[in-house]
Amino acid sequence: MAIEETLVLVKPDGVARGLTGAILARIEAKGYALVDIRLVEPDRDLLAEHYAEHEGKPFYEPLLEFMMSGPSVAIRVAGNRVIEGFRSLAGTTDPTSAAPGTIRGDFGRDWGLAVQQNLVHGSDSPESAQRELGIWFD
Ligand code: DAT
Ligand code: MG
Repeated sequence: MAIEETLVLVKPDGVARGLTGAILARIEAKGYALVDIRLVEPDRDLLAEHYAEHEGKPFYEPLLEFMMSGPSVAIRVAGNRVIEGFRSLAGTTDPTSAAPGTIRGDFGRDWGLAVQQNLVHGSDSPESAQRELGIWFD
């Protein structure tokens, strides 16, 4: 067993579309535990820290603008290999090609055109998880 914690975000599109409950249900149905949860309206500084690895990329500014367009739900999730497991539940980055059965594949985008409107974030490594949980919860 490798019990881990990860940061999950229901991004502004997911919150605005009323999908928070459906996404939480999938996390719980998989057997993961909700350890902490909060609604956050992140400012630019918080997002710059969270997305530091993407600074300078063409999608960086639109990504930050999108993430400031409304509240996100930040969730501290625990479980066996949950970092990899939630990434698998979420599906690949682009909702158009994300597999059916995944959050991004099933809920996709019914009104957005941009890849950043992909409903959820999940930490991609133990180091990222520790760093990101510190940003959104401390
Ligand atoms: P992920 O969220 O799957 O970990 P990522 O870390 O590579 O993806 O990128 C962070 C977010 O940035 C992603 O959820 C959506 C946005 N993004 C990534 N690549 C993009 C692209 N080519 N065009 C527009 N937005 C992009
Ligand atoms: Mg990422």
